[in-house]
Amino acid sequence: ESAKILNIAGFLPMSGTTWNGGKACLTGIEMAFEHIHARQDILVGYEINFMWDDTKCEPGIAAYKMFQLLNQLPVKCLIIGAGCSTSSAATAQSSHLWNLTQISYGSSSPLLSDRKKYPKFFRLAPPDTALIPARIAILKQYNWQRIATIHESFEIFSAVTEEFLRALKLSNITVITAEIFKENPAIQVENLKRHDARIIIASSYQLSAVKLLCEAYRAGLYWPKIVWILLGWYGENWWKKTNNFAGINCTQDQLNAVVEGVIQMGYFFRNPKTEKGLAGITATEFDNLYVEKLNDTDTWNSYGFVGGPCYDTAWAVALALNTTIQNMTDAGYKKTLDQFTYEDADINDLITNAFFSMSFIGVRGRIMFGANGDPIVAIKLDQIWRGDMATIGLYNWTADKLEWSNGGLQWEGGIVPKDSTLVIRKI
Ligand code: ABU
Repeated sequence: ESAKILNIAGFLPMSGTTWNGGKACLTGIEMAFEHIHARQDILVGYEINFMWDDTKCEPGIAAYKMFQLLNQLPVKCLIIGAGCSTSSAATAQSSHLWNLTQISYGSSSPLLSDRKKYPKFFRLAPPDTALIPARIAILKQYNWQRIATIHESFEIFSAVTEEFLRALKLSNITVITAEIFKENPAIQVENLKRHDARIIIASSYQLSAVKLLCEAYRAGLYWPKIVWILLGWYGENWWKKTNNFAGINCTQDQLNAVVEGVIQMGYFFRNPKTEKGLAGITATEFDNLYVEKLNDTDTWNSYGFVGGPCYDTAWAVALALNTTIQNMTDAGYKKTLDQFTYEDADINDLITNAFFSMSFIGVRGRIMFGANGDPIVAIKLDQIWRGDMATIGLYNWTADKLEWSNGGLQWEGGIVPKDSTLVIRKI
């Protein structure tokens, strides 16, 4: 008997200049489906047909591509994507009207946690607001009471900054300036300098972080007196010129100098524990297979991190569909999951519930979802030191404190930088 086909739609940012981790992600997804098809204990008698399109990280294009893909046969039973939060928002606010559950491998905007607006949406990336307690903990630990923020002008970053500013106020930490940039951060970097900002928390896409730090280099706003704290969802070597840095006029030596000491906060893309997950491989074994299949150093340097979450997303999808097939049989359904139609709200509920009830070890560590479809994750701290990025700690949610590893944060000459020393006089 031939396999029953489960058609899945996918949305990936394969091009565009904002965030184009699509190729790195697709490789992870394809690898997972190959591994799943080779197994005899999951989706037996079924085959996944993954039909994807390029969103270019543009919400309008993402919405258009979704309408196009869903209006064409065959009927899809689930959506993977998108990568960029704007594209996920543009698709997930209506995909549920087709009775489709949607799961993103990477979108991190806090706005996507809104269950009323995105009722069937799940994701493997936590919202960046999950970093706020860890940010406050590091500021408190080093008694940094006067800090600055800067973010790129996208809703994904302004929503996080807004909540961060509220948390800073509650913690009695003064924000000496909160800058926003769009294309060219030169003026905003000058402002940071004028305000004597020493501890700067920045939120931006990774290419914009290179642009920002290139300006910081020109302004002399870097290590060892200045501490930059950036987002953690950047590539392994995001500041290295093997990436396409069109229009960024800093040499590699200048970029190496300005990233020294940079702290990044984010979640684990690879399980720090050596344990075999549901797929029967460890994170290191995954990477060996992944690097070979990707066969592209530039993509690895800039977006290789997303391969693990994308592999895990595909496994989560397979598990959800497998559970649904079982639940449909147990409930005495006459039709099978390959016969799903966009009117099947009950089957869609079974798929959604299967996501809520799953818990497994993926390449990234344990995968499980909270009540709003967001993942439950640990927050880690990385630091670039002597040219390499290393994980040097994690945030303990229960104890509300940072736990250091690998020697913790490094400071030049062991001297912790001070926050702003500019005295503000009342007149
Ligand atoms: N968090 C990485 C993908 C970018 C985004 O959420 O727009």
